[in-house]
Amino acid sequence: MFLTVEGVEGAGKSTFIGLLEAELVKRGISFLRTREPGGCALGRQIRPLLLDAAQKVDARAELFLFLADRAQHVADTIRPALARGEWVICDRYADSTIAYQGYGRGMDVELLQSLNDCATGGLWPDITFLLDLPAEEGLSRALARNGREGLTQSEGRFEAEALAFHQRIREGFLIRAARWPERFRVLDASQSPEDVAAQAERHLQPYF
Ligand code: Z5A
Repeated sequence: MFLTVEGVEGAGKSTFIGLLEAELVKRGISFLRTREPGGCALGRQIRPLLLDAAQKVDARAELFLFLADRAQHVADTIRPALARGEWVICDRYADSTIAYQGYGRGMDVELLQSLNDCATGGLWPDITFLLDLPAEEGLSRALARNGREGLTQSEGRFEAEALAFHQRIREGFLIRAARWPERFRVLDASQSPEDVAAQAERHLQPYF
């Protein structure tokens, strides 16, 4: 079972995955938790290049760094875990490229779909949980968290983008969810963390 978790900045993906992990442990299901960018050794070298606000990265260079991270991640981490029969829970995956580089930066969405197919060898998730939240709410959660953790208010290149950029991303995710309703499960991320996890568990009941 290959699960991905998507959403705007600060939607609560990490918190949600933590609760999902606890549920899988309780049920004795073996799983691998991973993320993009940075879910394999090569990706851990690529991640700082992508997130560092001090880097000036051309939109095409950014795209190919995300795709390189993904290609290696699928080969080194995701496919081997699936072959061992484990569930894989991935924090962001190919839909983020379409939402951020496509709807956010304005690159051609159909081209990105083909490039994702190329990078992943056609591996798409069984289920994608979209944690849907207004962009401004996600950003304010992320900024509050950064403040608590002693980070600067807008720590990364993406956090520093204008609100309109993040609003296009939310819309982009919703467009994708409407296009692939059999894969996407849209969760109301404005609810409490426990309620968001409970929504997901209802969708996962048939697979437990
Ligand atoms: N990116 C891209 O452009 N193209 C791609 O192909 C890929 C990624 C794969 C990775 O950033 C960036 O790369 C990302 C997209 C881009 N940039 N942005 N924006 P990242 O991995 O560093 O960060 P992120 O993925 O955006 O996640 P995040 O900021 O760490 O947020 P989160 O994991 O969704 O949220 P959280 O840390 O669980 O929660 C945020 C705060 O809200 C925290 O204080 C929680 O306690 C609180 N929280 C969580 N849930 C709730 C609920 N339900 N209610 C109230 N408060 C909550």
